[in-house]
Amino acid sequence: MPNPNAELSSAYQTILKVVEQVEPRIAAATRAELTDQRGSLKLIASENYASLPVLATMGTWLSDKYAEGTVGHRFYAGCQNIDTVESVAAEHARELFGAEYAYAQPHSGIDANLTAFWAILAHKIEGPALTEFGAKTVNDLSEADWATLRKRFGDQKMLGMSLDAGGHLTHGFRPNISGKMFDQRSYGTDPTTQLLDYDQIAAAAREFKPLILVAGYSAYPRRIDFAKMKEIADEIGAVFMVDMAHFAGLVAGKVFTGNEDPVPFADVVTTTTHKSLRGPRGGLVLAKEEYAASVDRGCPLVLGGPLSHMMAAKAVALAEARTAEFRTYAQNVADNAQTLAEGLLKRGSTLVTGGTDNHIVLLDVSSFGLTGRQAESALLDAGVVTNRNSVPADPNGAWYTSGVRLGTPALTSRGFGAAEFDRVAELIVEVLSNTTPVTASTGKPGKAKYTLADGVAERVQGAADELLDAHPLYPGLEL
Ligand code: DSN
Repeated sequence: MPNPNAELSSAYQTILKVVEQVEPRIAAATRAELTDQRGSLKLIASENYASLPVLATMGTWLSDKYAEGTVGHRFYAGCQNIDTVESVAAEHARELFGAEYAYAQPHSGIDANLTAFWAILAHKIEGPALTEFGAKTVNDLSEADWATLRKRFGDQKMLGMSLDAGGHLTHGFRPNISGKMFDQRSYGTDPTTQLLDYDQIAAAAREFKPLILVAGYSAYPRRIDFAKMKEIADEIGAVFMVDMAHFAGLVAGKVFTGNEDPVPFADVVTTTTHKSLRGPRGGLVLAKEEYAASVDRGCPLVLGGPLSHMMAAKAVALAEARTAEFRTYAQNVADNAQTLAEGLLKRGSTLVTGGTDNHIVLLDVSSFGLTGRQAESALLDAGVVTNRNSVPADPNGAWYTSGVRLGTPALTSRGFGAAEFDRVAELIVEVLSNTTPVTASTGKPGKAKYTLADGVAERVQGAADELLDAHPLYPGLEL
């Protein structure tokens, strides 16, 4: 069978030549980005490399069609093909995750969470209020009823994982609209083990009595027992919502099963499609049937017109995620994270929670005498792309931080296995143990500046190139 990447080579060459004639800087940046991605060790835990069929699906005239509304119920004429696209994406999502209902329109993770929050508010607050006020729809409410309803929306509470312990901004934190919509509290992790403590979560839930209990994270290197979380939610009558954006690929690939699979337990599950799930950038909402009609109101309630080309690409990626190859990939992502963690530990590093059992390794760089900012920059100088991240109770705050978050989804997509990830651990330690903070003008240790010993960046980039050349990105694709 011909290599599909090679077949797409000439298509991409032609596309870029056409783009070049209109705006050469964009064609150049697109080419340069491929070179950069091919030439660096991408360890950002939330990034991946979508397949060329997924990327190609994004670049079509499906983008040109407005289709506000839902399948079969659009506010524009001529949406028959978009109905097909959205139905296929939702069908794959339902079947892949075993969900009762799926909504493929959210443009991002934030959009998916906003859709979910409003669906829960509509179902739990607006619906009962309509009955109470003797109204059939919101259009029947009087101004006084509206004033009462608005106050009820504004009085709701959310309990989610603290940012400091690895939670996400959209789970009720002030810089995000969720922190302005909800009265929010958070649960953290045990100060000694740095692991979730379900007794502490239950105690916080009993005391605070939130409308929504949220589980999910963007920087916690461990699995969650969703059966226990559901028990806590049920005890206090809360809606249980899970944001699985980070680990959706591990759920899809059946690495997380039983109590570690959120879909059977949660009322509403949200995700992005571009992280471990390896699809296009975008979001999804899965829900129990009870919430379906409310989630369907996402557009135009909080979402602009659906991006039909992106829903098409989600459908292609979800079809890929239903294959045996994807299951192997997902298992490799988790196995490689173990190897990376062990490789760092045996070379004297400190890891938050002492290890990992998902796709994330959170390296505490204070043992190297560095801030996260210094470590992130020094690693980048050597071709290792990571992002700085707070560790629990971080003395350096959310900007400089004391940690670096590492993830295995992207390099696993390139075919890296245990030997390669052990070598990656060695290279990371080589960079960090040769990085020295520069003392600030105040005489205190600086938080941003650093020096990397002579020759280290070149040596590590050379070693990285050997690994990368042996596992090419989009082999056969030549621009
Ligand atoms: N930006 C994503 C991440 O890096 O985890 C979360 O939104």
